[in-house]
Amino acid sequence: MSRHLRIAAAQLGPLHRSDTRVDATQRLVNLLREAHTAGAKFVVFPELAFTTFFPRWWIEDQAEVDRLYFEETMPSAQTQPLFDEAKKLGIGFYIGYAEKTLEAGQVRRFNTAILVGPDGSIVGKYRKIHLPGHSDHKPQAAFQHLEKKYFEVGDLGFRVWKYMNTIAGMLICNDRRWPEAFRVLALQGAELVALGFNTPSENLHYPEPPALRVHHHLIMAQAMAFQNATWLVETAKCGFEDGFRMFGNSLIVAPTGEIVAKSVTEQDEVIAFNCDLDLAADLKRTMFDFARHRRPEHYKLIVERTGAEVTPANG
Ligand code: ING
Repeated sequence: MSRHLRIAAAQLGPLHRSDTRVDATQRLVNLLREAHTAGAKFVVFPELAFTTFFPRWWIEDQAEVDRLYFEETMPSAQTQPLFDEAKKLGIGFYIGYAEKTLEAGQVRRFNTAILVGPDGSIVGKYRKIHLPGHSDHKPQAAFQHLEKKYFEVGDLGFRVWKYMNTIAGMLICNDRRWPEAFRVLALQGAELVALGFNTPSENLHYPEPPALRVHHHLIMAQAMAFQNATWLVETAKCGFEDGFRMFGNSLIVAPTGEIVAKSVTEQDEVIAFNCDLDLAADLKRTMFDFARHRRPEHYKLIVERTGAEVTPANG
């Protein structure tokens, strides 16, 4: 009898600057209840799920940024209702938030996600490693993407945890553009990867067709799930936030690379699927038997070289 876990992606529509953490938490609780009605035991919420995607704004006053957008404790009084409801319903969840913490006397700020067990305990934490965008003010741009300004590069690495009868890993948004991130999780035995995202529909650097951005999102998710033989749940925060659009397309992808569920709106929406956690067994035993097929002795450049350099074999 194979192991099953009914999983939901709980997509969140727009959070405007005028929305409070209390507003967001209430919507997250409603999504949790809807996921419960669908029989879900594990729910994946988006990246930065309690506030608007504030890296789109240049804000000089760090105290203002901290007050409006960073969490000094998780949960806090405003976010506690989500944890209470999940524990009451016996549901585990992944959720992303902006983490402000004091470590060795230093204030640190990360784009963070946590894995919370059905008993309400925090099982694991991940701090986003691939930070996209820029740290300087681009006043000419239609919007900013200041993750490199507001967050530090995550310092916890890519790890997996024993979780709800499976091995779960976490990533956040831009991580899905870097195959190395998934492979490090798969090399640790990941069977399930949870990833929240906030992805603008527009490209701030050049006019890129919005449909092309969604195309990239879809092919990356299918490829990463298949090439690492893992279940992959990607959950959007989306819609027009203060007029700035982000796309939805929350997904549940099987280890075969097939999209088994996809959201169809840019609003609050729950998608769910009864995931067979042993579906990857044949793949891991044959095509993606890493131990038998991988040749790390030929992969050195992946670790040794950061940027591309032209080094042709014929000089
Ligand atoms: N958002 C976007 C993402 O990687 C981005 C930023 C979009 C970078 C498209 C490059 C190209 O999906 C976050 N929050 O990482």
